[in-house]
Amino acid sequence: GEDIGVDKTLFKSLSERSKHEDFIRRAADLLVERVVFGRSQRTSKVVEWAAPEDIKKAIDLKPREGPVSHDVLLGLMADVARYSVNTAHPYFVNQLFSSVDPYGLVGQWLTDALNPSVYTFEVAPVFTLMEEEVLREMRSIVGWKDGKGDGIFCPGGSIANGYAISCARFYYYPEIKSKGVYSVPKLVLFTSELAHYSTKKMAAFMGIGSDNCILVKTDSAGKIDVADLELKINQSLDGGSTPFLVTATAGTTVYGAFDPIVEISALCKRYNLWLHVDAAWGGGALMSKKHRHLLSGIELADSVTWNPHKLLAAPQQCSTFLIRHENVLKEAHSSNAKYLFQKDKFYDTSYDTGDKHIQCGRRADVLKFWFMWKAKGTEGFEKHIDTLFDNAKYFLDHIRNREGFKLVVDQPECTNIMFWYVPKCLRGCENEPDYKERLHKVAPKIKELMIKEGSMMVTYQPQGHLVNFFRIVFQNSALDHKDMVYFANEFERLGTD
Ligand code: ABU
Repeated sequence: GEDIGVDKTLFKSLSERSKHEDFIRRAADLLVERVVFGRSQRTSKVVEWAAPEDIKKAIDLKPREGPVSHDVLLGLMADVARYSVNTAHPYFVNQLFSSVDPYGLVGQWLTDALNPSVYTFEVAPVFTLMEEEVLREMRSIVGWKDGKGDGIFCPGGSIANGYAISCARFYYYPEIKSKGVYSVPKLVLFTSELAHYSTKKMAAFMGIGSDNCILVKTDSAGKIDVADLELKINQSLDGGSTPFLVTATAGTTVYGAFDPIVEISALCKRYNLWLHVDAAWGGGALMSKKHRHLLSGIELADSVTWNPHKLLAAPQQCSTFLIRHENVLKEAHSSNAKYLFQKDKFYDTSYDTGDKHIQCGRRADVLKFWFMWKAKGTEGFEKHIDTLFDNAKYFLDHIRNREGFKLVVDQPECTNIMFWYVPKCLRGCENEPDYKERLHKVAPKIKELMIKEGSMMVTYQPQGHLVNFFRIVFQNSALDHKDMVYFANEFERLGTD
């Protein structure tokens, strides 16, 4: 008969489409059933421990010459999930992120399905506007009038802290952009000895030098010692260096301590220094009327790092850098690439916001957070934060009086609680010469047991002269007081001599 070439093509594309559609539907089912909900019950394991050799044997990791079937791909998905840590599990309390927010997850899926790159309005119209709205609201929550200033979503808090160094340096020495480090005096910056390591790392990366990131003493609660900060500023000046930046921390990584921002700001004003607040961890507390006092004075900062993927439990990765000064980000970083940021486009090119970033291609990390915000409202975030602090206090009070637990910081300020678990065999041995050495070995041993059983996941670390202690982190508001008792019971069970 008749030539039905056009129809044949149509049939072919329909059958291709239904093949892919079928695969996507089966994969989505698997994600929902096996990854999201199937593994986040309290009765399931936090982690299916396997040694590297076991994982290599269990999953065919090597890329192959030929394709595999959809069934094999679905099997691979299941294997990847099986051997991955179940960070959505209520007992994953190991890191400063955890849990799965259904709206955040769907926002993340939508982002990936749309696959945008947020540099121009042309290719990311909605995301460009969405970023502006969300960042303005965050600045307003920080306390900057009408949300004025600027900001970006960027890949992680470390990079955000690096942006602070770059913006501060450019603000005082705009010639740095074209002439480089040769054109400026020997610059030094300050942060506390308990601040996140990224400030030192970024000082090295940016040619300032890690030795010129001067670490300031902290008190017993982990807060920066403002007198020592002033002493070190003066020592630097006397030594011929030029201080330009102080990074205060609102929620330190291990202790969760909040530096006294008002006092630090007064010093910054006196010595004409940029004040950056690294609120990557503690920033979420700004959403709570009850707890935002912890960041008192944050509105005095020149810039702020705030990671919604931490206390606010947005999916990884969602980090922001907020700045009070309107044009510094753009002036410090723009390069006006003609192939992307043409000024003669037919629309208002001020919406092509990508040039203020040091990245070019960039994920739309805003969407998942915006979607969560829409789903719960600011009041939902407030409830979430208040629940976290309530759980943390319950856990703290519970272990304070429970035999075998010894607090590292008596009154932690954030939702991370630090403690030693002292097994029965070590109790009463505090004055023996090898006590510290033996206690140091307890946390790694308990950690090994919990991972191998998959019953919970809690991190540990030494700090200064202190031997290994646990840091349990609460940022999953699906947990309740019963879970707090579970954790304590679990330490006791695993720590049986
Ligand atoms: N900024 C990285 C935090 C690492 C942690 O979860 O402890």
